[in-house]
Amino acid sequence: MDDVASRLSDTIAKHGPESVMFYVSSQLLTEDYYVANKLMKGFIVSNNIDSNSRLCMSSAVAGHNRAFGADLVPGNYTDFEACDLLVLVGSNMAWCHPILFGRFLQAKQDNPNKKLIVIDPRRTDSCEFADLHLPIAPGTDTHLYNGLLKYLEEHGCTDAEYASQCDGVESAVTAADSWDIESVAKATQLDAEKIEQFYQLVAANDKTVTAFSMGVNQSSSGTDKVNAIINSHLLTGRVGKKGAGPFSLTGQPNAMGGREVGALANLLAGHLQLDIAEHRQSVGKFWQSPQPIAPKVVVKACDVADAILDGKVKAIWIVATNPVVSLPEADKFRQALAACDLVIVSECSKDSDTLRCADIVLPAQSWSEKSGTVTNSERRISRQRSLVTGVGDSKPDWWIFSQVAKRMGFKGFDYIEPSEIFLEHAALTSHENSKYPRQLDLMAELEKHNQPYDSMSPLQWGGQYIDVIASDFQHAKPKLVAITPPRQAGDVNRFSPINDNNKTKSKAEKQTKQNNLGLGLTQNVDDGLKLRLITGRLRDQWHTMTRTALAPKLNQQQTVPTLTLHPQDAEALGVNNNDFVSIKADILQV
Ligand SMILES: Nc1nc2c(c(=O)[nH]1)N[C@H]1C(S)=C(S)[C@@H](COP(=O)(O)OP(=O)(O)OC[C@H]3O[C@@H](n4cnc5c(=O)[nH]c(N)nc54)[C@H](O)[C@@H]3O)O[C@H]1N2
Ligand SMILES: Nc1nc2c(c(=O)[nH]1)N[C@H]1C(S)=C(S)[C@@H](COP(=O)(O)OP(=O)(O)OC[C@H]3O[C@@H](n4cnc5c(=O)[nH]c(N)nc54)[C@H](O)[C@@H]3O)O[C@H]1N2
Ligand SMILES: [Mo]
Repeated sequence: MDDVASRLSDTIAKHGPESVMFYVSSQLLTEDYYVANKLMKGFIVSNNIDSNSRLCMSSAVAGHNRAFGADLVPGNYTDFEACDLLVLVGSNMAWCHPILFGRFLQAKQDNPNKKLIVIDPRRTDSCEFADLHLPIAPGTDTHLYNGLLKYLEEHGCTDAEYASQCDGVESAVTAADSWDIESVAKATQLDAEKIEQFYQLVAANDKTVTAFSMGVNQSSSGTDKVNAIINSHLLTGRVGKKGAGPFSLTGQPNAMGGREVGALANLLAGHLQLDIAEHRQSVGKFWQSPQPIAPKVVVKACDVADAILDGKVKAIWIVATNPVVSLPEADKFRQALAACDLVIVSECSKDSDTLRCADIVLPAQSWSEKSGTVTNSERRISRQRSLVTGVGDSKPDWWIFSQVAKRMGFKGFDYIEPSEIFLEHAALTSHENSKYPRQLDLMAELEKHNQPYDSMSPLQWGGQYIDVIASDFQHAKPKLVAITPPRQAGDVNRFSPINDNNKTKSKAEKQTKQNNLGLGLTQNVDDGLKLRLITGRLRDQWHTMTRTALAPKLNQQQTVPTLTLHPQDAEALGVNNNDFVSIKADILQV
């Protein structure tokens, strides 16, 4: 602990606060996340903390903020049972959210009139239960959803009263105007009849839930995809109502908690905004930070490798993530770690690819050993209690962060119990809440709930449904965003770095690019590319497999890395089932 603290302090003294980076994870508990964020933003006073949620949820965060003025999912899990139509966009729910998907399937079995539509280039297992599968060309969701907006508007599906309370209706509808079914079919490579069938079903069903995940978020047009989906719900007034709403499915157990404490480089804590000076002052005062919170976002997850190789970041602390495998351009990141003066890794597994690159390894407790809270996709905070005692010298991540902070000489980290951290986090969400209105007001929720931390039953902040119109967050109306789909279809080089030398042409394109900086990734398209590769999760593995691959049974579903090809592509390439193939993937610079 002393070594970590003194080496971090030395680095900061020599090279400034921006020479240190924390790369954290939504597999942390809210309490862990809160302390890490407080230490970096409030005391080291730099915004160099980013989370693996950058690769996962940041498009949804940016999309929600643009549409609702706040990062929130207006509905809840019962909507999956209550809806008449579930549309899955870029989501293999059967494998990745099996419990919630099971709830929908049970409801569908009880009422076979319920319909399921899957929009996914691949025919996944989720499609086995679908009434309609749209095998969309990758990256063309905004084309499809602009077409839907036009169709809904032309077929009298606008909820005039609701829409009159939203901003941007006219410009969004105008932007969608050229997207008739024929042009959508051309861009998406879908049959026109199938598109029409999809549009008709959405038009006919007020109780429509659109659930989306990585096929939407992990894209250079990810934020626009999110807003294109939300647009269709705002126009029809299908937001935050029983069985109706856009629904961002989060992946990791505590993706939502991380957002609440603001542990992305461009977020602040307690749903306050980093780019607003008064908000920064408010949080700084609350934390009694030694210096004003910095406004500048310097390094996000996808820039870390370059920042290290350029000598800007000298020390990195990686917690509960395995970026040597999971980051875009992972090999470059591995090289960067080799060149970095100080690499600290907090891990709960005995071995991981990233752990092998560390100078200092801190043994952390895992979910079953530590205690705290997590928030799920429907804004529900659950207490997670330890089941077993921590192995060996392992400690909870919040404790490790607090110890390091104290040894760096910072005040405000004397936590003994996770409950103290939770209450501080809750107090921050309520701090000056009437001055800077936010739906996330945990003190008010706790008062209603009236239960002590240890025996707290699950608590859904904002109530079952959030009325995004009545709530008036940040004094703004809900907004439809005018979407300009990418000029060329396809954006599947999902993990290519931003190339600012891009010869971006029109103003609209520039806007599209700017709109999508949420993910920090950009799209590169080359018409000459023979195959566009996309990734999907494995049913029986969790991410980089540090934990799940230890169970022999889980390695049986898929024993080798597998490339799935369309039969026509396979035939054209002369590839047969179970052949070994070698792939050379280029990251294209357009
Ligand atoms: N078994 C298992 N479950 C998991 C995880 C795991 O590792 N294993 N991880 C968890 C995490 S962190 C996450 S984020 C979630 C992810 O949950 P999902 O998002 O359901 O997971 P993916 O398999 O990445 O599915 C993305 C789908 O998007 C499709 N897709 C790709 N490009 C496009 C596109 O341009 N448009 C459309 N419409 N679709 C596209 C892909 O073919 C793929 O089927 O899963 C969570 N659950
Ligand atoms: N090609 C490609 N890359 C992707 C994606 C993709 O679809 N395709 N998806 C992206 C997405 S959505 C995600 S979420 C990321 C996931 O990427 P990672 O976060 O790298 O995935 P994990 O394998 O879950 O790594 C988590 C590590 O943290 C450790 N850990 C778990 N709990 C704790 C804890 O409480 N404390 C500490 N200190 N350690 C802990 C585990 O042992 C594990 O080694 O991958 C991203 N990368
Ligand atoms: Mo994720």
